[in-house]
Amino acid sequence: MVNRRLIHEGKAKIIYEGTEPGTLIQYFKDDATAFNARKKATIAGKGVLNNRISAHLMMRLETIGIPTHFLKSLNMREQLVREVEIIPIEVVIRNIAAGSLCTRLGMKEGTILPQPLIEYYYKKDELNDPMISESHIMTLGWADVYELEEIVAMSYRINDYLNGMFAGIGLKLVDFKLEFGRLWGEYGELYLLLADEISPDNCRLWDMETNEKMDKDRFRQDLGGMIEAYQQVAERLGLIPKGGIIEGGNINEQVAAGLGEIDNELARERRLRSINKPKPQKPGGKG
Ligand code: AIR
Ligand code: ASP
Repeated sequence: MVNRRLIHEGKAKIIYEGTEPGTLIQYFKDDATAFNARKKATIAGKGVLNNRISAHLMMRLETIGIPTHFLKSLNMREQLVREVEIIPIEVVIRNIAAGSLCTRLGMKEGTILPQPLIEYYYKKDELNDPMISESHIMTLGWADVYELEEIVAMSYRINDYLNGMFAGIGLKLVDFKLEFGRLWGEYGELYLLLADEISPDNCRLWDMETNEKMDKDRFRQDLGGMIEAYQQVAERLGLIPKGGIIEGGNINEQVAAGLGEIDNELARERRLRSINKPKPQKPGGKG
């Protein structure tokens, strides 16, 4: 691997400088963490599966007009993405009660919500990603009213699309987390893009028939079989061959390396929709 500049190392990914200006490389690690990294493990193959699942889902979202940062997969663990200014907000959409919603409000896990619930968390590990309201976001300047409106509209649209898509492969989309980023155009106009990743690390997916958990809760709750569940998701999406890419706890490098590339052609041709906000004098620096 060539010597390239490391930009940021997170819990599940490493960000390197990209191959061209305005791009970054996302490297998907095999590390699994939960409860703000108080629980850790290395799960062979997780990075390969999440890289592929996220690439595919972002590409599918592009087909309905959601602009994403994803450009193309580079190899089994890495993808090229557009460099954006990450908005320090985690947007969570819930369709069925689970996780912190149940702990916080005493709801029964599995309760179907009468409408999708949207929540925001401030992306700050030192503070354990506290839950915040729209008023916090605007008052503290993390996003303005126009950006927030766009984020909410995109999030519901993504939820509707992914719900249907997962239903088609026998999975319920219980909840998931999104992150968005700002991209400034050549005239200083602003675009919002879906960023980060969408994978079983940040979605809850239950089997339609059995309600079996097919996501990171297998790790959080010590249910075992995490990598098998992730493989099952990738397999149902048609992203890996039947039988998977893991053999006896190790990744079958040959099969993994032979997986086709995912190229987001739409991301190059797509006409972004500007939200007409001029670039501030001093970009960045927020959050
Ligand atoms: N999430 C939130 N922060 C990090 C992640 N991965 C995702 C979880 C879950 C949803 O957001 O994976 O799908 C809601 O999480 P919770 O813990 O608030 O119930
Ligand atoms: N990824 C976060 C953490 O490490 C939260 C979670 O997914 O539970 O700790």
